[in-house]
Amino acid sequence: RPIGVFDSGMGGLTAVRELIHLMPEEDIVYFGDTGRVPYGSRSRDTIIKYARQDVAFLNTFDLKAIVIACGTVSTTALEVLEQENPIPVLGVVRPAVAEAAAATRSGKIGLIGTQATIRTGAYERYIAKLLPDAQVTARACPLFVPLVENGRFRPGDRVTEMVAEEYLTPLKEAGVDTLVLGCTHYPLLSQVIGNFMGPDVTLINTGAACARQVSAMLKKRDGLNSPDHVGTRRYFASDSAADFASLASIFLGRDITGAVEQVDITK
Ligand code: DGN
Repeated sequence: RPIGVFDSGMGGLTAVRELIHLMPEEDIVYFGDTGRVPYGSRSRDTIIKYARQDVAFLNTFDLKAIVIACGTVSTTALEVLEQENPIPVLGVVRPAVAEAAAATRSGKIGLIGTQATIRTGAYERYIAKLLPDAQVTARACPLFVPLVENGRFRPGDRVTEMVAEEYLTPLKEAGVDTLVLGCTHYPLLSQVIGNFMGPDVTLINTGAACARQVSAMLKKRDGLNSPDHVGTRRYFASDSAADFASLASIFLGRDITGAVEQVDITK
């Protein structure tokens, strides 16, 4: 049985990349809602409605687990999706916070994400549970997603570096020693963000943290495929399959032309 992974668009592929790296024997079905991206600027009700439809599509496959590889959906709809599905549903918040709590020395933790993610306060609530004395400085960075999707994530890109400076200055001034990259797209900006924040700040890649938790959970339940199995991957998108495939390599680090299908999940 495959692991179902979904995101508002392409960004969740950063988590798939880690899943493949950790568990090459697992079958994966990915759905990216590229026809309706971005979720990050939408209301809670709309995000929950879209997330339910995304999961209903994934559930047409007989899944062993559902991974919400999207910061916005994980912070807004995890509890709803957990209640409605009999199989394990994993989001990015808890694993990322666990890694941040283990990494911080000063208890000063920075958080960046989409507007919807920051608005929910979900990260702060969970950080407070693990580290009641932590001081969290949170900042929405809405321009990061379109910059990444336009390929402008490399160090030396003047516009991206200027935007990063503006968004990250308050976090630097707050003296955070750990920064949670609370959005699927941000791992691609790790170098730009790392250069600005400096070498003493630990960056937490939420997709990778989530993938590690999925792997640990499956191991514990004896749910992993046999190591001889060669994992298959199917990718679905709600907008053009060709556009998805051409942008996918940025996130996934591999070419998936021919493995992408377009679907209408609202029918
Ligand atoms: N995947 C979204 C997230 O991680 O919050 C980013 C894209 C979006 O919907 N804005």
